[in-house]
Amino acid sequence: MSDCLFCKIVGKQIPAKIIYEDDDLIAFNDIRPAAPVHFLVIPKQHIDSLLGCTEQDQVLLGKLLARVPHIAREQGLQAGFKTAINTGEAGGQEVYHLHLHVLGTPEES
Ligand code: DGP
Repeated sequence: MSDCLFCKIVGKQIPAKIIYEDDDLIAFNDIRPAAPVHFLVIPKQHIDSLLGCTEQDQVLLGKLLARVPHIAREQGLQAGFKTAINTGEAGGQEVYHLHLHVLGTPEES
């Protein structure tokens, strides 16, 4: 989607602090962090919202969720973290490209 902010991050048309990338997913730091570590994990494929998902998306959604602990550990969140997916207007969604928020505080080393 040419006018989607997160598609532009996927396409490297606008900058973001990318912390993970593979063929299907990309993770980058949230521009308005609500915790010491706050990043977003998104599918590269444009999906507006969880409201638009169907069984056809289950492999991609499963991959997204299964990658989270790996990325979180790399960001120092070995002890755990919070996750959220804001969905639709009533769910407070601002950016209409499906994204999972991951928030936490790194363990002291
Ligand atoms: P929401 O749609 O409510 O789940 O939140 C969208 C999040 O996206 C919000 O926490 C701020 C973040 N965000 C918005 N614009 C940008 C941007 O241009 N770059 C980055 N890295 N994050 C953004």
